[in-house]
Amino acid sequence: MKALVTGFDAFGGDKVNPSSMAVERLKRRKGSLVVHTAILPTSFGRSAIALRGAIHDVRPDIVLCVGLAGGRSELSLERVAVNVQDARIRDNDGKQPIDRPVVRDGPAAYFATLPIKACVAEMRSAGLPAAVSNSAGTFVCNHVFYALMDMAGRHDLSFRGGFLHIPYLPEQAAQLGGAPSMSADDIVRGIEIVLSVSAARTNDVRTAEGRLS
Ligand code: PCA
Repeated sequence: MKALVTGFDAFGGDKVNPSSMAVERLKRRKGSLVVHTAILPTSFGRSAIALRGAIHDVRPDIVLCVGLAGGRSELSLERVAVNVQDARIRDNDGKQPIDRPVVRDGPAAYFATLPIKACVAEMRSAGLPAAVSNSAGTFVCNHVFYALMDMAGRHDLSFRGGFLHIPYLPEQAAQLGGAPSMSADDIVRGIEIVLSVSAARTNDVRTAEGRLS
């Protein structure tokens, strides 16, 4: 089984993005799961194209996109991607779309297809603050999450997909005063739990389908 995990480059004046740092630290193999990674540009125009290219190269069974949500205190596994671009700041290409759709004539929203509740329960029992989130915002992370689920929903690609928002690193929060943070080790541990729970559930589904056919 193959997983593709993506992070983003730095944006909005930050020097680093903890999502790409964490993704680059992932082990390439976890049991029978082979883990591929890619770093996406924080760009409305280029991120989904880069994601689509990585999905076509890897042909993954599981796709987890990871991005920074500065100010959140928990690992936030997103439930829903909305068909809206409404940017509070400019992206890395200087673009700031307001009230525009991600995909013209696409559905209003898509749900994640990773087992989000089981992943959150497992992260919590491993001692990590984690929660299901009902909004990935309306910036580039939501854009990529929507594009990901649109690829799975409307095109002939069969993978389970989802999005994890992560807090600032402690070294970022130290510059901000009062912002919550999480260590890179804990973020990596959280991502690995999401992958292993998702891989186990995907295997279960396949075994059950195999029995039926
Ligand atoms: N976070 C931004 C985009 C890139 C990232 O890491 C967001 O939440 O939309």
